[in-house]
Amino acid sequence: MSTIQESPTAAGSGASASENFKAVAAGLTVVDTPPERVAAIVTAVLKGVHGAIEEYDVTYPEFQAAKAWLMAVGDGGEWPLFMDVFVEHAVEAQVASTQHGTKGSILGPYYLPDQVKLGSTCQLPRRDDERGTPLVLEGQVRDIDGTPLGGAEIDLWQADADGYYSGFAPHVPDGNLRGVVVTDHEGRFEINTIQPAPYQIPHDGPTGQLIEAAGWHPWRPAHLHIQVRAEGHRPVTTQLYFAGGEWLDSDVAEATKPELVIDPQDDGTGVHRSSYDFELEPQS
Ligand code: MBD
Ligand code: FE
Repeated sequence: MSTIQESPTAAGSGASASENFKAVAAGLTVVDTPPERVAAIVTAVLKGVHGAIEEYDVTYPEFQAAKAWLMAVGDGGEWPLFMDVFVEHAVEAQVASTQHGTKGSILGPYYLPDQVKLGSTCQLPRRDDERGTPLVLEGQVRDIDGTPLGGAEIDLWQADADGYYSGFAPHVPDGNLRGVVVTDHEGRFEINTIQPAPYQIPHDGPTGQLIEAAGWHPWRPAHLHIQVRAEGHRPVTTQLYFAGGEWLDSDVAEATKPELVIDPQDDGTGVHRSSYDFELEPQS
């Protein structure tokens, strides 16, 4: 039996990402931003737009094309994708400025809560015929004072060897390459998975059209998404990247940091291994 390799369409993955985000947003705390702050921020955003129009002498046809494009982003469900690729890194940088311990990175549009819980030494759920270089990530979760954090949760999600995420590509089974790993009493973990491929923004939708029209490229370097949580500690949302990987220096989402690059080595059996420790600060 051969595996059907349907590429997800932009509209398909966009619709899933929008649906997922709406579910997440429904559970978010209400933001009670005072009117002065709303006015100040929106005025600054609009000033930026007005400034670009003036600087580049934007024409009516360009203005109408921009409106049509904005509508297409919404119709295609691509706002979560667009916002997380082009805007989230700036928000994350603000958060990072007050965060100690492991460096954070953006969450992105493909996090799904409530995945299967796994023991400290485990394999992420995968297909029987999952392709890709075997990858082992081991390490320890600690408080920034060095105390090991047993029972911490390492919530991990990643693309497969073709760059597709479960939940956002029809041919990948639900829960594939996603799991919540619970550390042992010494805060240690050893996760067996496969090397993810770089991720390409879908090019058949409005976000892809913009990238093409601007002459940019649509790639993110290969990465593992990780959120580490431990009782009494500030959670860290981050990503790990791979030394020497393509697009590492030109991530379309501008979400790489040198501290987040691992360099797995072949252990002699074709398995690539890397160690990475996570450090969480106490919840304030
Ligand atoms: C991804 O996999 C991702 O990590 C981000 C930030 C945006 C789109 C797809
Ligand atoms: Fe990703």
